[in-house]
Parts: sequence; structure tokens; C-alpha cells
Amino acid sequence: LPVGERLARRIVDGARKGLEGDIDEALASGIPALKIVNDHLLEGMKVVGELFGSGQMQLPFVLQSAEVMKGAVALLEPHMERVEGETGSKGTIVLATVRGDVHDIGKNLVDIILTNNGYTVVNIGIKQTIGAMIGAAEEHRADVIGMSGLLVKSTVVMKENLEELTSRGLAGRWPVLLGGAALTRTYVEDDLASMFPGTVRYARDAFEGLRLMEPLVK
Ligand code: B1M
Repeated sequence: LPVGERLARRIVDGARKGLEGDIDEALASGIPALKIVNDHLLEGMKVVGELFGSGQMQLPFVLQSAEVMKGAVALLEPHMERVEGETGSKGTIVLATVRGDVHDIGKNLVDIILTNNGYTVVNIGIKQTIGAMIGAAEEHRADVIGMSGLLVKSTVVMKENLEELTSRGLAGRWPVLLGGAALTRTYVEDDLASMFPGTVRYARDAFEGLRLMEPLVK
């Protein structure tokens, strides 16, 4: 198999042993690190999601796949393109996976992409309440609050979080960036935006998140 397909296969199989060799080979063959993530590793993760969703893969194996994914991203991170010569930060975002949700691979990719492009990312982790996000945003004088969540129930939590920002009188304080597989653009840009007096935007992937940062950081 070509190395890209082998890497996707590794994610599906949860095969960590020999990962370094494949990553080195892919890089040496000239595939940019981000392309390895997007075209090959995420392709494997998609298959994992399908197998799990259809009952053909059990949770412990999904966990193993996630570990290989994280290992691969860690190996690739030093090879990712970064904006050089920037003086200071372009802005600060508090990034969290919402309450009740442990999925953090996507959030951590967003962290890497934003960090490499000159933003300061305060990544406060998984299962975070809106209170914790507000606290971090105040402490770090953040420009944006970013929430990630992959479960369908996380889309409801995000709505509750926006309601809490509103009831605390903080809706106008930080624009909110939302991402994660269970969200849809219409849910965020129509349903949530119509109930939230502040700014709320949807990012389909980490790159859309990056593009949205500039207009959100005023
Ligand atoms: Co879970 N899981 N999982 N899981 N898991 C999903 C999400 C699921 C769709 C699988 C399925 O059924 N097909 C399903 C949700 C179904 C639903 O809600 N309707 C599911 C389930 C059910 C569960 C459990 C409930 C299973 C159980 O316990 N019975 C449980 C939940 C526990 C909890 O959260 N309380 C669970 C657990 C796990 C593991 C721990 C085993 C593991 C996570 C490990 C980890 O993250 N550390 C895991 C995994 C790996 C998955 C799948 C297979 C892959 C997720 C992933 O990492 N994708 C997933 C299936 C799927 O998504 N198709 C699934 C790759 C990642 C890069 O994509 O996070 O979407 P993603 O991020 C993208 C974009 O969405 C966007 O950018 C990223 C890439 O560019 N993005 C943002 C994300 N956040 C953003 C924020 C932004 C901007 C963009 O700005 C703020």
C-alpha cells in the first residue's frame, strides 16, 4: 500500500507500532504534514466513526484509534507550516470541549492550526463548563471563546452556554466560534444566531476556524 493509505489503515487498526517509520516515510516523500493529517489520518478516523456507528467496532478499539491519531499528530506537529516573523499575537482564543463531551482531537487540531498562524490559544481541555470558559477568557483577556463538541447532546449544551452568556450580560463581550461534527451550519447560523444577541459563527473545520478568527478579533 502507498504510505498515505497505510497511515489511514493504522488509524482504523489502532496500530501504533511502527508509526514513526510511516510518518517519516510520508514526510520524506514530500507530502506536507497538514496534508497527511487531512487526506490520510482523518480519512482513517472517518472509517472508524462509520464502523463504530454501525456496531462493527467496539469502543476500546475506537480509543486505540484515537491514541494512534494523537500520536501521529504529535509526530507531525513540528513539521507543520507556521507563520514566521510575526511580532506578538494576532489575538487570543479560549478553546474548550463543552461540558459532558470528551472528544478533543478536533479541538486540539484547531489549537495547532491557530497557534501556528500567530494566535494565542488558551486550551482549557475537555468537559468544560461555560463558567470555566468565562473565567479563562477574563483571566487571559481573550478576544474569542471557541467551543468544540461532537455529541448531539453537545449542540444543546452549546445553546445553553449561549443562553448563559446572555443571561449574565456577557453576550456582547466575546464572539463565539463553534465547531464539531454534530453541528450544522444552519443550526449555528440560523437557530443559534437568532437567539443569541452576540456574534456566533460556525467553523466546519480548523481552516474555516482560522479564516474566521481575523474578523472575530476586532
Ligand atoms: Co465518540 N462518538 N464517543 N469517541 N467518536 C462520535 C462523535 C460518534 C459520531 C461515533 C458514531 O456513533 N458514529 C458518536 C456520537 C453520536 C451522537 O452524539 N449522536 C460518538 C459516541 C456515541 C461516543 C460515546 C458516547 C460512546 C460511548 O461511550 N458509548 C463516548 C462519549 C463520551 C463523552 O464524550 N462523554 C465516545 C467516546 C469516544 C472515544 C473516547 C473513544 C474517542 C475520543 C477520543 C478523544 O477525542 N480523545 C471517540 C472518537 C475517536 C470518535 C470518532 C470515531 C472520531 C472523532 C474524531 O476525533 N474525529 C467520532 C466519529 C465521527 O466524528 N465521525 C465519534 C476527528 C476530528 C479531527 O474531527 O472532532 O469533528 P472533529 O473536528 C473537526 C471539525 O469538526 C472541526 O475541525 C476539526 C478538523 O478540522 N472542529 C472545530 C471541531 N471542533 C472545532 C472547534 C472550532 C472549529 C472547528 O472552533 C472552536
